Formats: sequence, structure tokens, C-alpha cells
Amino acid sequence: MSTATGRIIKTYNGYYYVAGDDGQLYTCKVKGRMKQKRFIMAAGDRVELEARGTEGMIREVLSRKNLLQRPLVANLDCLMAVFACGDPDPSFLLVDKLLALAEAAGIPAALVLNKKDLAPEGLVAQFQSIYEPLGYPVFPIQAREGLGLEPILEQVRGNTVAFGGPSGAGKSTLLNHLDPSLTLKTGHVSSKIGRGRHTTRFAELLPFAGGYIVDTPGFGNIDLSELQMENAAAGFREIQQRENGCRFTGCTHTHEPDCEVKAAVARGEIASSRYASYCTIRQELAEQKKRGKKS
Ligand SMILES: Nc1nc2c(ncn2[C@@H]2O[C@H](COP(=O)(O)OP(=O)(O)OP(=O)(O)O)[C@@H](O)[C@H]2O)c(=O)[nH]1
Ligand SMILES: [Mg+2]
Ligand SMILES: [Zn+2]
Repeated sequence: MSTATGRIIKTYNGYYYVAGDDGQLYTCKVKGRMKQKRFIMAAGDRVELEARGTEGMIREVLSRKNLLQRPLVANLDCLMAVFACGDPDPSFLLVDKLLALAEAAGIPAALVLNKKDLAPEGLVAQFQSIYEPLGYPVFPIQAREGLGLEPILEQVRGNTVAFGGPSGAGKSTLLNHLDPSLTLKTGHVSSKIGRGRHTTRFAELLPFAGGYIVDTPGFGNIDLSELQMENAAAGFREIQQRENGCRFTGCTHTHEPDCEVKAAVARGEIASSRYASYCTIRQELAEQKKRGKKS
């Protein structure tokens, strides 16, 4: 028996697949003591294990620099939020929820707009005008044809980058084009198969260009009640930046007088779609807290 360290690249059926720093792939279980602690381990976590051949027992999760809740992945350098320009139509609220989760977790994010071929006139420009000034790069692409992928490739090199977004947005198609050796299953938007179109079932780290890319299962909506976010403002950098200008500390930026955030919305400095997302997320978090108190 020996000790090894490595990174969880996949969890499946109670097994953890660990890419050892020694180059060995270990199939691991978890020590009972760690189960009791109800430790959540995620793909991307660094762990210490006791190895016997290619089998291992994980005995420690090493400290993580960040954890994204949806998709559940640890130690990311960047989240690429992938949305389709059509089929399925993009939702500003869903984009903002995903960006907010990354922001609250301290993970840099970018927006990938796939299916450019299906984009209504002006859609890409609208996204660019809202998100680029905030520091979120916007990458319009056509994954199926492999168009527009170079800037994404540049961001991915040497890093661990997760691709998250709604089911059918084209995450797996994109990754297959970045690395043609990956043959990830892709789905068509079909209603025949009752199980829906979630083709990718589990988050998995795939070695790529000196780092990892992470394909993740798509989702329909993001239910914030499953997630940990203290307050909605933590997810919006343009709101955080202005909070000091509000008259009241603890201003919720909804009904208070002399609110710098609302003033910035009125002046057109904060996009109204972003402010609307903030209000919706705030409301959802408040309802979740109420429910939590009752039970
Ligand atoms: N029109 C168009 N369709 C595309 C494009 N890229 C991908 N698709 C199609 O979109 C569908 C869904 O693609 P996937 O890659 O499976 O989507 P996904 O995001 O991985 O979906 P989940 O695994 O369910 O989360 C497939 O039928 C693709 O062929 C594109 O650039 N244009
Ligand atoms: Mg997929
Ligand atoms: Zn305010």
C-alpha cells in the first residue's frame, strides 16, 4: 500500500476516478470516516488516497480554491456559460443565474453564444453590449461547423475550464470540435425520447491542452434553493461596485430612497435585464429562506 495524490476527474456510482499526480488512474472509494462527515467531493477536487495497485481509498480532500454548485465542479479557472442563440432560445435570467453562481464562487466566467446560424438579427450584439463592459467576454460560435472556436481555445490552454448551460445548447458538440479525439455523445432536440434531451449525464474532467475541459450535464432551469448564495448582490459585479453609493447600508436596491443602483439603472448604466434578473434572484433567495425557517 502506498500514498498518492491526484485529482478527481469523474464520480460515478459511488466510485471516484482519480488522475494521480504520478500519471496513474485510480478507481477509488471513500473512507467511512469521510462519509460520516458528509463531505461533498466533486469532480475537480484534489485528494489524498491510499493506493493498492490501481485501486484506492480516498482519505482526505485537499483544500479547494473554489467550488461551483451548478454544475458541481471544484477548482475551476473559468466557467464558460454556453447558450444557444435559438433552439433552445437564450434566457437572460438563466444566463444571469449561471454568471451569478460563478461570481459568488469567485470564478471568472465568459459567455459562449452557440448556434450563431440561428441568431435573430441583433441578438449577438445585444449580448455583447450587456456583458462585455462587465468583463464577461462573449464568444459567438457555430459549434457544429467548428466556427469561432479559436478565442475559446486560447482561454482553455493550461487551465481547467467547465462548460455549463442549458441542455441542447451545444456544449458537447463544442468540446468534440475543440478536441476531435473526444467523441462525446451529443443529442438532438427530440421529444420522442421521454427521458428528455440530457445527453451528458455527469460532469467529467477531460485532459486537454495541458489542462482539463469539463463537459457538464445541461439543465432546464436553475433552482436556487439547491444552491448556496448568500445574497443576490454577490452575483452581480455592477451592483456590488455601486452599493457604497446607496444611502442605507443593507440597501436591497428595490424600494429604498437614494439608491445608487436604481439610479444607475435609470441612467442606463446598468442593463435593465440585469437588474430584472437581480430582483428575481433576490426574490427566489428570500422565498427559499422563508421555506427553510418553516421546516
Ligand atoms: N443549428 C445549430 N445546431 C447546433 C450547433 N451546435 C450544436 N448544434 C446541435 O444542437 C444539439 C444539441 O447539442 P449537444 O452538444 O448535445 O448539446 P449539450 O449542450 O451537450 O446538451 P446536454 O448534454 O443535454 O446538456 C445537437 O443536435 C447539435 O447538432 C450549431 O452551431 N448550430
Ligand atoms: Mg452534452
Ligand atoms: Zn441601493
